[in-house]
Amino acid sequence: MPNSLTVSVIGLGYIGLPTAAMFASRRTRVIGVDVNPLAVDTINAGGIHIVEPELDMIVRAAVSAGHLRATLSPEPADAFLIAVPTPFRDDHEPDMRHVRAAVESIAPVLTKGNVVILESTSPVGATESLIGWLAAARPDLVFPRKTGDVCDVHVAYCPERVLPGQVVRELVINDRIIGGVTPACAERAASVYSIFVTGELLRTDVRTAEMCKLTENAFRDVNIAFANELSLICDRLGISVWELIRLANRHPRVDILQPGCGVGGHCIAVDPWFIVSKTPEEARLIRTAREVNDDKPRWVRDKVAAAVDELAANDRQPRIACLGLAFKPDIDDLRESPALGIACALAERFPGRVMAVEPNIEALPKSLGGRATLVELEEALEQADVLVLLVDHKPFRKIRPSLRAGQRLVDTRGIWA
Ligand code: SAJ
Repeated sequence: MPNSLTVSVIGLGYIGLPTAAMFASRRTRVIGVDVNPLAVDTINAGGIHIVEPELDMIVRAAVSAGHLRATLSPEPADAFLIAVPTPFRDDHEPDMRHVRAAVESIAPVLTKGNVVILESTSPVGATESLIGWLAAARPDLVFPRKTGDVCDVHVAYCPERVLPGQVVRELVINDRIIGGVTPACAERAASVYSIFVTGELLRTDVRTAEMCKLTENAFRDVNIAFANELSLICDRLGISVWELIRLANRHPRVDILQPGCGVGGHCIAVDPWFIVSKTPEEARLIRTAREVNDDKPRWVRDKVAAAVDELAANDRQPRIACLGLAFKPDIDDLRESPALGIACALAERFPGRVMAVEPNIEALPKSLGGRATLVELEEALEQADVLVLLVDHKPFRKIRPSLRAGQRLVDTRGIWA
C-alpha cells in the first residue's frame, strides 16, 4: 500500500541509500539528498555508487517507479533522516561537521509537524546539540525538550546496526533502537520506521539510544581485543591460539572471538573513541581495547619482517605474498583495512618484493599500485617465500597448502596455521 508520507534521507552513503531504497520499495515518496553530484546523478539514473548486495536492483526499481529521487539540496518533506558520516579527528574527538551541515541545510525547509531523526553514529549529547542548531536557525519553530511534549517538530535519535554485506536484509529484520527526545517523539519516529522494519522498535530516550550504538561496537571491539591479546600471549608462550580458543569455547559460558590482523571498517575502530572522548577517566578498558587492536598490524608487520630477515640472512631476496586486502572476509571493501595497511607498509619496506592476492578486486588501490603486484593465489603460493595470510576469504579457506622447504607462513587468521 502506498502511504502519503514524504521521507527525505540526508546522506546517500552506505546507510542512507539502502534506507532510502527500503522506504521507496514500500512505495513511500523518498527524496534523497547528497552533496556529491556524482552520487545524485548515478542514483537518478537508477544506479548505485556503493557496493552492497541486492541494493542495485532495489534502487533501480524505486527510481524507475518514481518513488525515489536524489537531489543536491533539501526540499520540504514530512520526515528527515540524517545519515551522514561522523569520523573522528586526529585527537580521536568526534567530528560532527557533516551532521551540523546537514542539520543547517534542512532547517530552512522544516515546517510544523515534521520529524527529524538522526541516524549517524554520534557521541552522547549529539541530539541535544542538533536541537540547539535547529532552534538557532528556526526561532519561529518550537523544538522538543525533555520536559513537556509540546513542540512543532519532533526529534529522535535512531541508530542503524546493520552489517555491511547484509544491509538490505538486516535493515528490515533487525530490532531498532528508537530514542525520542520525548515519548511522543519516539512514537513519531517509530511510525516512520514501521513502514519497512519488521524487527521490534524499541523506544527509549535519546542519550540511551546514542550510548547504545556506541556500546554495541565497543563491546565487539573489547571482545576482539581480548582475542588479539591472547594471540600475542600464545605466540610468546609457544601455544596455538586457535586450538586454545577452540577448547576454551567448549566451556558453556565462554565465547571468545577470533584474532586477526587488526580491526578495520568505519565503525568498530571509530565508535569506541566517542565513549572515550566523553568519559576519558572512566573508559579505561574501552581505550585499552582500541589500543590493543590498533597495535595488532604493527605486530604482524614485525613478524613478517623477522621471517624475511631470517631468510635474507641466507643470502636470499625473499618475496612476500599478502593474502587478502579487504577489511574483513568475502567483501571488496578496502577502506580502513588493516590488511591493506600492512601490505602498503611491507611494500615500502621491501620494495619490489611484495605480491598481493585479493580475489574480490580487479586492480590494486592507488596506495599499493606500482609498489606491489596483484597476482592469483596459485602464483603467490608458488613464488612467495613468506606467505602472509591477512584475511580469511572463502577461496583461501578452501585450500590447505603444503609449505615447501624454506617457505614461511604468517597466518593471522589461523586457517592454515
Ligand atoms: N574482526 C576480528 N575478529 C572477529 C570479528 C571481527 O578481527 O572475531 C574484525 C574484522 O576482520 C573487521 C572488524 O573486526 O576488520 C570489524 O568487522 P565486524 O564484522 O565485526 O563489524 P563491521 O564493522 O562490519 O560492522 C559492525 C557491526 N557491529 C557489531 O557487530 C556490534 C554492525 O552490526 C554495525 O552496524 C556496524 O559495525 C556499524 O555500522 O556500526
